[in-house]
Amino acid sequence: MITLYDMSLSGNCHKALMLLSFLSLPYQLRPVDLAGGEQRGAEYLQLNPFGQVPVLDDAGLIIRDSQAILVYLAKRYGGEAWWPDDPYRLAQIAAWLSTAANDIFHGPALLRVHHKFGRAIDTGRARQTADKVLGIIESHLESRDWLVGDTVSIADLAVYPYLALSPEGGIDIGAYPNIVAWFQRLRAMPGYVSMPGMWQA
Ligand SMILES: N[C@@H](CCC(=O)N[C@@H](CS)C(=O)NCC(=O)O)C(=O)O
Repeated sequence: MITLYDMSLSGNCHKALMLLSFLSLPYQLRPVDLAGGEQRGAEYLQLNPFGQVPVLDDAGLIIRDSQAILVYLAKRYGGEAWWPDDPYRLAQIAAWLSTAANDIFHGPALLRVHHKFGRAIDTGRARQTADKVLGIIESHLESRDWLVGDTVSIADLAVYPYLALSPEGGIDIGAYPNIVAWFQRLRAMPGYVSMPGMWQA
């Protein structure tokens, strides 16, 4: 059985939830009490020494980090559709996973944490990072339906949640029509699941 250590307001957890759902995999959720500090307790640190969600437990195999969980599920259960064989395509997917963990985390995701949860951040810097990455993705999607190739991939799932949640960080995502059209394509897929706070048309 697959268990996802989860927090309902986490965009990182949402990446894993979307792929579990698209793949129709049975799973159970194990909510982690982040507000109460459960992630810093000895028991949880055994699962993830970084003290963060999500963590996936697949019959005793423990995987931390949302990008790593996407890679694992895609390769283990997704077949060629979710884990292509082509090295160039895989490299392009890896580049977007890196963008999700770096630019998107330091831009839209941090702005949301600041506005929604009150964390002190360098807002000017986060805003600059957000504007830059949103501009790059908007241009990238000018001539494409998906981030890599002509079908959905885990690149889309890694990038999507914190862009769809970015209005909670004070970003006017409606100013990026190609990104909004890409939201709609992803949302039209069978098995799509949403989460609280996501941009609504
Ligand atoms: N790179 C990690 C980041 C995970 C992360 O930042 N998780 C947040 C919730 S979205 C968390 O667990 N925060 C708890 C804390 O830092 O105490 C991933 O992609 O999974």
